[in-house]
Amino acid sequence: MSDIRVLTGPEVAQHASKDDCWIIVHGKVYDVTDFLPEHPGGQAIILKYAGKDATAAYEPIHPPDAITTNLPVEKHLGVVDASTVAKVVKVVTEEEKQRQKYIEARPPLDTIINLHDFENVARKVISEKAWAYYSSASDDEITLRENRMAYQRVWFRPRILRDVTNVDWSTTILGQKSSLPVYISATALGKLGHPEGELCLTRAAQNHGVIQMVATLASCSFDEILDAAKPDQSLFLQLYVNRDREITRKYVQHAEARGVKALFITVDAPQLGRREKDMRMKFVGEEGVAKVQDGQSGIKKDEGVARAISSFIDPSLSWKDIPWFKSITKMPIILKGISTAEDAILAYEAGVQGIVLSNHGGRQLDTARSGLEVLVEVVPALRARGYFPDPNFEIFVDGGVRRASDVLKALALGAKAVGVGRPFLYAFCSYGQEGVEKAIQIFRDEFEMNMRLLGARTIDELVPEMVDASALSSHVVLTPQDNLFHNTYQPLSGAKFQES
Ligand code: PPY
Repeated sequence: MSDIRVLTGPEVAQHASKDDCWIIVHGKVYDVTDFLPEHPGGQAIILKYAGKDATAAYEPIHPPDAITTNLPVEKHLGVVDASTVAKVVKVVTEEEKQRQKYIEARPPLDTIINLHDFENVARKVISEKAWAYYSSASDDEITLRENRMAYQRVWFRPRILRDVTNVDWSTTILGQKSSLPVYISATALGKLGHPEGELCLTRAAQNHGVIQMVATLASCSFDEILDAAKPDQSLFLQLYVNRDREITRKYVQHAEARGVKALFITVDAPQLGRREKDMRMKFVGEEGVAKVQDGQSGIKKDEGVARAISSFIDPSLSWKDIPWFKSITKMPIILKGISTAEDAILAYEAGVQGIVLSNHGGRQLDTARSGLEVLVEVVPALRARGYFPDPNFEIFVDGGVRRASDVLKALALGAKAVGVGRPFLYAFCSYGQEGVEKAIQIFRDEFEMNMRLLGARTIDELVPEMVDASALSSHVVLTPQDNLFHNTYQPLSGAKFQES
């Protein structure tokens, strides 16, 4: 005999105030009255669904287990008889109608020929709020744009007549085989842009031998993602360190037990950057925000999705914590978000297994330099101390990568592999798993052509002499603009939407 309480819709509806607030999520009824002040997205959004079914609003932005793990069991009141629950009628806005039209008129996937194309499609087919959250970067977005431009300040010095019939761009990353010198970097809240969220990445990665870095703030729960992966599939974990270290310890050890191969600790986000596009959407109060691992009540209102859910992240994290991480896991530890040679040296001396030269996709400190520029500072500094090359210490770069040629530049300059975040995110927002597979295929085609043209048959043949990075640290454009050419040149355009 089950003693699960079965409630009716009208019963739940009686508890619809600030002092007595029940909600329904996934057919279960929760008493969230005491939790209201703690909700990082503020109370208003929960109160909007007080006494009602909040599933549709909850779903895209919370891992499925967020509510069950955060609310004491005595607040789990029972299940609801679905036939008695009034449907929450969703008003279809003009924006939503337009979006549906764009979804139907998406360019066929076979007309997508580069990674920029996915961004153009995603921008139209996801909600304005999702676009604002994903695309935004901090302050004036100077670093966001610089991430792209830095690659254009590095020029190739190709070698010829090397018999490039066979070229091979596969590699190993932290001891794991990878079909590309690229891994899928962590991006949060995937369900804002696609109903299947990060699972699209997991499934595509598994079909193509690519490594996915799972985000602490993924919309899909960690276990859902791991359950979707094949037993022999390599996954990394991106970690936001919780103020409550017990939560972090359990999370890390659970990941290790489930076979995650490396731990990437984010070290560039003690406080979240102000992403103004996101903040202007005033997301909070309308649709709520993820409740992930929070133990505090520091509520941030009207500050965009990201700021609202960041209160659990520990700003006191310091070099002193590294031995603790080493004591709780045997996974390789990589510090994600290094921006200077000084910190690269400290990381090496702290005994971690790698660093990601990253400015968090331009979302943290604006006018921080690109990872690529930092790379040319870090490699000689480590080399001068005898720390580079070292097979037990790998250097990664992320931010602004859109082409295999970008990756080849970073590898020639000493990176082991490169992280790609938004392009894969936009690929699945636009076309689901198939989009991600296509993005991987585009990389493959580009690697084949570029390695042939560069005269590098394997990743090991990518050497610093193949690039001229002498202009990389110059933050002014020294090339005079070719006006005649510029004014007559027709800019490339993105994939075309079909006529309706
Ligand atoms: C980001 O948005 O840049 C993230 O890394 C995800 C995130 C989201 C919300 C709080 C902190 C980080």
